[in-house]
Amino acid sequence: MEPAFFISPEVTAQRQEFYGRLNGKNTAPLWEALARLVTPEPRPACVPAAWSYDELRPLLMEAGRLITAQEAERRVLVLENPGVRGLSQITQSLYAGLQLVLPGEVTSTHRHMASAIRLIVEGSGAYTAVDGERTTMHPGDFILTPAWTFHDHGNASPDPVVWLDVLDVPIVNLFDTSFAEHYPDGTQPVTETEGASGLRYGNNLLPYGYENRAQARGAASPVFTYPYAQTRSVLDGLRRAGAGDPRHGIKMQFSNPASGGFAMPTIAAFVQSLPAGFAGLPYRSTDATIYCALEGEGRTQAGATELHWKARDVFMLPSWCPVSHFAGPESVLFSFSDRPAQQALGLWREQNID
Ligand code: GTQ
Repeated sequence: MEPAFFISPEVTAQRQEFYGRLNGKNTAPLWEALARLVTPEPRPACVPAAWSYDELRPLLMEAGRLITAQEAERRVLVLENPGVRGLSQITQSLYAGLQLVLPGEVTSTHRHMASAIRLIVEGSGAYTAVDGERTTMHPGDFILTPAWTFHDHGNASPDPVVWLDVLDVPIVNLFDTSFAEHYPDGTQPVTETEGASGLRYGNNLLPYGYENRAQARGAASPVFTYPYAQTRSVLDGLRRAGAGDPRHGIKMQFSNPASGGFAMPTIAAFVQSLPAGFAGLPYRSTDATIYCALEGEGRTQAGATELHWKARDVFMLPSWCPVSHFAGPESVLFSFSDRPAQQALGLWREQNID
């Protein structure tokens, strides 16, 4: 533990008596709280942690037998950081969970102020619908549900479909800005051709005059789905073109093509390819990061903690925790953090440790 930057003064009997009277008036002496409030470095309550898909999948399927998606509203196992159990947080600012939709199920349509991203982990052929457009899910697809958009999910495929949800619920609740409501008539109608948003925004083209419209200034990307087939072919091509970064391998960030910024205003998404035998140099940044392995197997040194992972596992590193990745076979990691929010507020820092 780092020494406190601000030292708490001695508590004499006279001071203690005074603090008691302050307490009675809903006040407190700053000099008793300062060392805890203003730290020389981040002191995350969250700890490095990993969730094994092999361990969670049977529990998720058991949840599938215990409760319907309808009754649950969303059938999700929340991934709770061991350092902050009970708060439904995987990091200080983000919520994550694994959602299951069984064959034949549909969920109700709702919307909320929290923004959501989905990363498909298992199964193909389910859909999510956002503002009247459906997209069919495949493993590795990265799908956006921007704040206050009506959304629902369904699975017409013969197999269970599981995805990782990441929402900015703790940020919305930090500001006390939570609103939520159901779609008035149960399930929203399909009003858009599947693939339309991909055609409009996902191919280095934008609808004529798009930059003049209000949505262009909205922070969420208009791209609905970033299909894994596309992501994977970029990584493959770049892998053939060169070795990548000694810390990050070949690492890309998902962008909003209308702004060049991150895909979501509060949630950054990244994908990185680590070549077989990759031994990454250490790095740290102030954005606590949630990883989901899509392919391969390896381990990540998270400060003093070693996290082992393989395809479909989720793990996380708290703010400012040194991270170095080691891959066995060639591996692909997706990751998510609140970096856009930190950067917008001028808070973000990073450091190459070696
Ligand atoms: O799919 O709408 O994991 O509203 C948590 C809250 C998923 C969703 C979650 C939600 C959803």
